[in-house]
Amino acid sequence: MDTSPTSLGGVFVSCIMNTYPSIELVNRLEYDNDESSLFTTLFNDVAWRDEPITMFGKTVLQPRRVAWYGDEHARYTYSGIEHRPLPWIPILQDLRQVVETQAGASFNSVLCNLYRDGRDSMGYHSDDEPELGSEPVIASFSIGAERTLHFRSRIDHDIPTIKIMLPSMSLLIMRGTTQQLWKHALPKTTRCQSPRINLTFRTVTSLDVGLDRHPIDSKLNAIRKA
Ligand SMILES: O=C(O)CCC(=O)C(=O)O
Repeated sequence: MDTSPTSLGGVFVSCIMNTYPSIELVNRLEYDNDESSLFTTLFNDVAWRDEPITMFGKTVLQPRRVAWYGDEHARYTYSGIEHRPLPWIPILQDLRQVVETQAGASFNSVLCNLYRDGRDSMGYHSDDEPELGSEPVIASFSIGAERTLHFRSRIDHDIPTIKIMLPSMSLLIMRGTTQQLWKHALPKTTRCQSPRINLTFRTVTSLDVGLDRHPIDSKLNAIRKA
């Protein structure tokens, strides 16, 4: 049975016997720019693109728009293709600094997701690509429509789904074994008719990823399920 939506505002939820993921929700990130101009700048300045995915021999578009920015060396490889990040733009650089201060960690890349409305989504996955390291710190900034992120245990399927509402300007920080022990998803919803932008700041730590191993396997699976 699922729990009802929970807000963890400002509370650190530690990983107690794997019953909770190691996550922290900062309800409102301190940022100089006002919220609506920040949203407009991200909406207009990020090079959003529709990314296709082939499933069962059929090519469809992912149910959201995406962009990948980062330091020149923050590359990842899948399906034998090396993906290079776009160079940082000023607004993402600014946000990176604020997010790094809040998270107490440094990041060399950011995956940007634009959910146009409640029909856009992300299926269950873990951010467990090898180049992120075994216990990555991932800081996920949300602006725009409020959506609910679901966490499901990868180990104990009797643990109820944890649902966390992500308000505009919130920062969710995932640490420790969260990616090893939990999957997360942003389900579709009929209740949301406006856009939301999500930026997940990450650090790519290892570049020698084998071509036969898909480092974004879990994300592709998520896309397939979305
Ligand atoms: O949009 C969100 O809050 C989730 C994004 C996410 O799970 C990801 O980029 O891996």
